[in-house]
Amino acid sequence: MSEIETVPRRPSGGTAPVAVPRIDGVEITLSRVPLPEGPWGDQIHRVTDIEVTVVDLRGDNGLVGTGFSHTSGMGAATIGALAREIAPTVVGRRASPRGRWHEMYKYVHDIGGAGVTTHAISAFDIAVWDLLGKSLGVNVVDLIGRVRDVVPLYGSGINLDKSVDEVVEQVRRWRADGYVAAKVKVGKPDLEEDVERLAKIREAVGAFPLAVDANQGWDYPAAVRAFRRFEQFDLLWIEEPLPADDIASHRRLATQTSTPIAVGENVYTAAQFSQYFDADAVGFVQADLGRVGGITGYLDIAAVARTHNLPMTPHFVMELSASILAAVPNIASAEMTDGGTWTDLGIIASAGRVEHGRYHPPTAPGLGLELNRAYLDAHRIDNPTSRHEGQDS
Ligand code: SMN
Ligand code: MG
Repeated sequence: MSEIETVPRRPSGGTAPVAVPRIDGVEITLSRVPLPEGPWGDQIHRVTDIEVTVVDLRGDNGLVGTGFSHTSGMGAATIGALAREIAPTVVGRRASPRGRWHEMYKYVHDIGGAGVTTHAISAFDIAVWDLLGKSLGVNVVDLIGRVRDVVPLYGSGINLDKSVDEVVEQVRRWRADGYVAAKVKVGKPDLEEDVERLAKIREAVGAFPLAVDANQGWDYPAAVRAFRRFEQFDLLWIEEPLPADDIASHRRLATQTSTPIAVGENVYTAAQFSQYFDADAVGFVQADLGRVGGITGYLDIAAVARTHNLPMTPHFVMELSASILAAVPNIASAEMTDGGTWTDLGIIASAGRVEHGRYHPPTAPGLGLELNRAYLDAHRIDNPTSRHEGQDS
């Protein structure tokens, strides 16, 4: 008799019941949702709509897990097309996030290890986690391993087009509402205008932690100059000073300043973030769950960041990002995009709650998020629906 056969069996005489469902149906829908308060302007974008690629995965237990990716107004059709190619590869497979992630990544890798591919994987991965949590009756934060119940938020304004008085009011309001920090846009054509605006904000809010976002808009000499001129404001971070793929210039910039650099909303993989960390070129890690391969991709990045003692400050989609931070040890805060949370945009109907600048994630099984399906349907950009059904489920 081999050793393994001598191990006592469970009273039931078998192994524990398998509660992890197999995926037997995939539905992919695309919507383009207008920004209710008008276009968002930063140094390089003028965004009028947020596109959402929604993936619904039906388990063979009848439950449905939902995930999504997003873009700032363009690209969803491409992501959706790739999602339609991925869909048949997950049908019949277990709702096991790590396994599905690596299979999907291997499948799409030939057409690019990062970018559109990781956007599409995000929507599937988030849906797999949601389906697994719902199937086990456990919230995803507890499934990963809860670290905290409440997550600090910072107020973030897409406000380069707003007057300085409006921005001052916004930052004052966030401070009064209990947010832990504020972020405002910079990148006026004349740097001295940015300096004047920041001086007024600093004067109005004293030592309140203040970050700025340049959205990759400067070239290297402009960034060096801006960092030098902003040194007086003791900023929490300067975000995306340069195009995100130029790690070497971020490294050179980092050697010339005491202000931390933040990057991540345009960086897509643990391998790319690793290069930033090894170069000592980033202080705050702003990976976006809808772009980096979802929760699984995000947790990998957070783990690598932890080995460099760097805090996670995820980009956008507060309702998902702030929830997942409840399961991440190394965090600073999550982004509350003022007027641009997915609840504000009408994309999410039910999530956790914001109280005194803190996010209280939902505790329901799965992610605990409800999309506003009627609203998304009213803004559909794909027709007809793309459905992929299992053959023998
Ligand atoms: C931003 C960019 C794109 C969508 C939402 C927000 C911005 C930020 O750069 O960091 O908040
Ligand atoms: Mg940004």
